[in-house]
Amino acid sequence: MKDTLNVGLVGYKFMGKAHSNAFRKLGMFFNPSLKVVMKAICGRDEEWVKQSAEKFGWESYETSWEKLVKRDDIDMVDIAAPSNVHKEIAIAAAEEGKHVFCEKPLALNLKDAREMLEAVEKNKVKHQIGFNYRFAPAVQLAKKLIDEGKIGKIYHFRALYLQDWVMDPEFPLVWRFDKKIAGSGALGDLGAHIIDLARFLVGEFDRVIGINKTFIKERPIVERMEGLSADAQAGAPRGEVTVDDATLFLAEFKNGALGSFEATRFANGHKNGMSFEINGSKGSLRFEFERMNELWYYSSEDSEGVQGFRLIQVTEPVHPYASAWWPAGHVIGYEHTFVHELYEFVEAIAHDRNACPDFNDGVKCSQVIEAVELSIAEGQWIEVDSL
Ligand code: SOE
Repeated sequence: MKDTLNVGLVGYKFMGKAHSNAFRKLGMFFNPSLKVVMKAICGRDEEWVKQSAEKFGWESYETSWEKLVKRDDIDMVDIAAPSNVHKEIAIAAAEEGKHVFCEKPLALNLKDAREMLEAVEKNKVKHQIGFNYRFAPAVQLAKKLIDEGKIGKIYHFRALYLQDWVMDPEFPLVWRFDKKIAGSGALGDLGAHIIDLARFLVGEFDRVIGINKTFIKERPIVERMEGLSADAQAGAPRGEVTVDDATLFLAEFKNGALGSFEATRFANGHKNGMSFEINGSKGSLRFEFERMNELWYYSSEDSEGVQGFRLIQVTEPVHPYASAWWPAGHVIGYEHTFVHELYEFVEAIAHDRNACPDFNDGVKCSQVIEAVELSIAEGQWIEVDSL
């Protein structure tokens, strides 16, 4: 049996860098069952992809993903490119027998997401979607406490995903404002994460109803984009924003719990403010991503007089993933969530088991997104399973 896994990565910008960093760290901090080889990185701009290959540590580069997925020396294709190319690459890679990891949201819409799922299942390759926040140790601990019944029956899930990086009306029309490339705006980009966390921690959605808004309807045409920053020339012509700047929605889960969700790029002062609180019959849990090494836990079973939210520093060797890193109290950050998710994917491939979260989870998330969009269009509650 092969003891290596040769990876081909599509994308060299924000996510491409996050994934490259994760592949480099994997072997250093974890003991993956397969040795990960960073075979090739792919991107359209030859100069840029060549530089990225050297800087991030890839053995080679390609400027055509069609070529990358056909290479005999590639076992797994990792898609960290904008959402409009996910489907084509994932299906082609699966047809070539490659395992596929794909960034969120899985596709531009539910129909495409389902086609992607069908392709990976038909070709019997492993598949995983990049819901990286599941892999924060504190989120994994929250899941463990919920599964152990520590907070009892869940009544409420309350989640926010707040950013402010596009608030300036002069911020250019980057691809994330284009429905044809991004699928949707705040809902698909930010909402997808909290929808996934809700499914992970609480359960399946029953019905949803939402509202949304595009506050700035036209923006200057972009000249250059890197990471989340971009420039446009002074006086540049303007183009239309075709996605939501903010989406808020209410939900009822199949287990009877109620949820409220807010995904916005117009929350001034909030940079990556993802947070949630869960209230159950025996206690509550609270998490804020920008303090990702902490989890707040309230137990109504604590003795009278000492009850109160307690702060757990999720850095002890007993905590999920923590022992792979540093001694207790030596905190970890955003990039570590990518190491954890890719480690799990490598293990799923090595041990021939289903990865988690996989394309099924991607489809379920797209189903909720589309149900929210439909509820907004029709101004009424939508049963998620009707889609
Ligand atoms: C930009 O809004 C972004 O990078 C998202 O695309 C990511 O999924 C999220 O984790 C951080 O913000």
